[in-house]
Amino acid sequence: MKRLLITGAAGALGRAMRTRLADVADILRLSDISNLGEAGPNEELVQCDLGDADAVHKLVEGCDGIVHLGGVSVEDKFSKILNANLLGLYNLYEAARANGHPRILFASSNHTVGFYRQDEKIDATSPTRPDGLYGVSKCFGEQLARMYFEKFGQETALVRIGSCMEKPSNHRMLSSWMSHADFKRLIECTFRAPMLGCPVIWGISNNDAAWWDNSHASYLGWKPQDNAEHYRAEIDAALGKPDPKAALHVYQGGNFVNDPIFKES
Ligand code: NAI
Ligand code: 15L
Repeated sequence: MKRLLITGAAGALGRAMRTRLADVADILRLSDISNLGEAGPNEELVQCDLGDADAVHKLVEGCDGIVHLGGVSVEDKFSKILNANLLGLYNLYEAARANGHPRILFASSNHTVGFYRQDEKIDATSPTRPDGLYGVSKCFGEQLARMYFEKFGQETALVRIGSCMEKPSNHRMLSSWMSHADFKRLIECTFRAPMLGCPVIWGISNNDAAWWDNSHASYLGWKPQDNAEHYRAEIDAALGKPDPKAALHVYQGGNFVNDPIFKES
């Protein structure tokens, strides 16, 4: 691929993917509302607000693929979520429509289904059960992407990321964790697949304790290789036995189910 756009490149996952994805495209165009530091070799840096339609149109020009990580990534005031995750996503899809429909990987979230209990196993056909306004914004994103697919053929991988970080840090993440290496592998498969469509993909490693079934997406050839189980003894030793009544251990979305609706101002 010639030019891959990564939005949210100054964030936690953006920083982790910036170096890992250097070999996936000739040029990485990195964007964020926050400072992106110095451009490395084969990097283009663009600081802009996803809520600014003109800026997003220019951002997408000349890109062959988009990894969309930018936006509000936890529960927050609705006005912030509205700008970054709803308006921002609309701006991105309109920009993609005007620029030849580059394939998109949309960083959706497990908080689209956060109110399922941890003793339930679900798949991509299970109804959404968002656990807050943040989760609702990701449901909006998935539906927006679906509409652009049906109407215009825009392909998107709707990746419901569990917990993508260096290593799992609590018992919930023994189910929800995805390693950075497995995420990189998923990004590669997304852009290499001859046909993508618009599938929901559960963004998790090959965890023994997984709640989510990815068998419908096997055509992508993604084979996650890490397994959170490897960290169970370390987590047991650090945290002791999990409290079976705590939201963190009852709901798939963990503590997000207890977040309030944050007041504006
Ligand atoms: P993060 O909060 O560290 O990074 C998000 C980036 O988006 C930040 O650098 C922020 O400055 C940028 N951003 C926010 N509003 C913006 C706007 N209006 N215009 C332009 N840029 C804006 O989040 P993280 O952990 O890197 O996650 C990346 C994406 O993956 C997010 O969309 C998040 O919802 C999603 N995700 C991440 C998970 C994880 O485990 N890290 C789990 C589930 C979903
Ligand atoms: C998310 O959607 C968040 O962006 C991330 O910060 C984590 O909290 C993750 O979900 C999670 O549920 O562990």
